[in-house]
Amino acid sequence: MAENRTFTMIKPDAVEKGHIGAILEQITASGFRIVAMKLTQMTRRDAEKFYEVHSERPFYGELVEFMSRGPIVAAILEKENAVEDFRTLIGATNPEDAAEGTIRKKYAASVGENAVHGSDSDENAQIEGAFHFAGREMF
Ligand code: 3AN
Repeated sequence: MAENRTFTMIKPDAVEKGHIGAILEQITASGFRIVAMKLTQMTRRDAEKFYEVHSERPFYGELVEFMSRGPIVAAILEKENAVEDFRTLIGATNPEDAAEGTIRKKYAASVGENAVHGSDSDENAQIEGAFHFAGREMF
């Protein structure tokens, strides 16, 4: 995947609360092009694999449980400087620390249930996008 792409998920909490439309609107209004997108649900095993890098962290079990409890929107996004600009748009991991107007400030309830995911590097964007999408689903 090109270096101007990132991967995101609208997490189960935000989907449950009906925020899909508002979040996608803010993402596209901020200049990101949708390359791939679907409504899907991760199994426990999917979530364990996706978050394997966090397997030693104390919140890993809770994170896997949360991320597999309901549907998510998975998407690949394109924009110049996509990874960094998207992390600015979503705000800090803990919504209490997130800047005003960021997606997490507006829609996240807590550090665990924080509404959206954004890749933290070009390399992880590529790995995470490929986890959810086949090449023929990217446009
Ligand atoms: P980010 O999503 O901002 O890159 P990471 O990579 O540190 O943050 O954490 C991945 C995910 O793990 C977070 N999005 C959040 O859902 C969960 N998480 C992080 N820290 C905590 C915590 N202290 N307690 C519960 N869940 C957490």
